Amino acid sequence: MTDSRRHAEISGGGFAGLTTAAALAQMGWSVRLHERAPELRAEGAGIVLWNNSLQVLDRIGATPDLQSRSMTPPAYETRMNNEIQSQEVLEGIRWRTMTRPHLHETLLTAARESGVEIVAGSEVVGATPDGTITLADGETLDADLVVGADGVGSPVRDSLGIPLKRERSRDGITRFLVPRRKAELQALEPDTEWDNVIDFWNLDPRVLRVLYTPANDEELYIALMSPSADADGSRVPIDLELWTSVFPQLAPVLQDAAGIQGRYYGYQTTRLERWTDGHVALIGDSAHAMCPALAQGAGTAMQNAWTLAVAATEAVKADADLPGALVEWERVERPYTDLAQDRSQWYADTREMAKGNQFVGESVETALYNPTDPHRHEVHA
Ligand code: FAD
Ligand code: 5PR
Repeated sequence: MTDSRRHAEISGGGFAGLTTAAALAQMGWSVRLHERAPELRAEGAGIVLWNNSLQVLDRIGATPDLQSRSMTPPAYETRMNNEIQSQEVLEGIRWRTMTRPHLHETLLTAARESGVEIVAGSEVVGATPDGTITLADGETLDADLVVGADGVGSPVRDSLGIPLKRERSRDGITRFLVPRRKAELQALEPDTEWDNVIDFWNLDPRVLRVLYTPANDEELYIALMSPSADADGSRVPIDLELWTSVFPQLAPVLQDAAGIQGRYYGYQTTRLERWTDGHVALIGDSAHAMCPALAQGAGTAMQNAWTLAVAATEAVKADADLPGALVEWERVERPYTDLAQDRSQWYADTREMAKGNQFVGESVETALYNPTDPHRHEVHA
């Protein structure tokens, strides 16, 4: 093997692309990341991360940055018609809530500090299995490893023609970041612990749900769920009168949400026949978009980013066949993602989360996974 550094070209600067970029660069690769948008920013509101991705953040040195503006709420509370079903303290489970812009900024800093070359306003239109990507301006670039981290509409994936199955669920959600307004909420409902995540479900007579997630001392993430068939429930900007009539105790924060345009996302699941083709690997939503029920879309993206970087680096060090190493990577890592995907889709389709006590057994297996433990496959075999 020569001393020259191996080179990776990455399409997409979301959570998956930035994590892969930082990890590969730290493992000695030269890395260029292309982001189609004119600048690198996170779309969307809040996010929950669990042990699987928090372990990866530890390893890429991003944890101190992340901790500064994120929190672990005292409990995950579930209510049905405002009756408490469960308050899960999640003892022994590592989890954290934050805003998406904060997570994105943290990963961007880690990637930059690791020496990743980041090119904004650079659109990738396709890739080939022998390790090239083509940009919208017609330029073709060679790499030892190409990573398609370009989201659910991935042009890298589509250019390879990998068969994909897409399933849509009947519900969807509109997400907002608003000020906490804790004192106002406390005045309306003094007995409530407003630092908890509170999953407010209403199924009867109408399916309307608010997932209330404090992201830090100042910012609150709220997600408003309704079936896509419910025109008023899924309208943006939100129908303030409808939502406050069902969730009067949330009036102050619903009012803020009503001042934001918002976008309704229908839940969907995409499954690929395979995640790799020659020197190209797909990660994150390009490989496995999932329903958000278990909050594992970004988590699995980051876990796969780390394990991909390790697998590719080990193959290079051993002078082994990289495409073969990628196939093996998918074989050993994919089951944890498939599990999270299947469980999330089942929860989305059945709305069983409304019963509470949800973070047990198989539903937390992926969250508890440690992708950075070299012995992990012995433990789980
Ligand atoms: P993306 O975030 O889509 O990033 C793809 C990037 O590629 C974008 O920056 C895009 O501009 C860029 N790009 C696209 N095309 C090109 C191109 N041609 N050339 C160059 N760049 C391109 N996950 C969790 O872990 N926890 C949660 O709490 C959670 N909540 C969610 C709630 C909702 C309602 C939804 C819909 C998802 C949620 N997820 C959650 C899932 C999570 O948001 C996604 O799984 C995650 O953001 C996927 O990251 P990604 O980097 O793969 O894709
Ligand atoms: N959990 C989280 C979330 O953001 C959503 C869901 C569950 C953290 C929605 O965005 O079930 O819809 C869900």
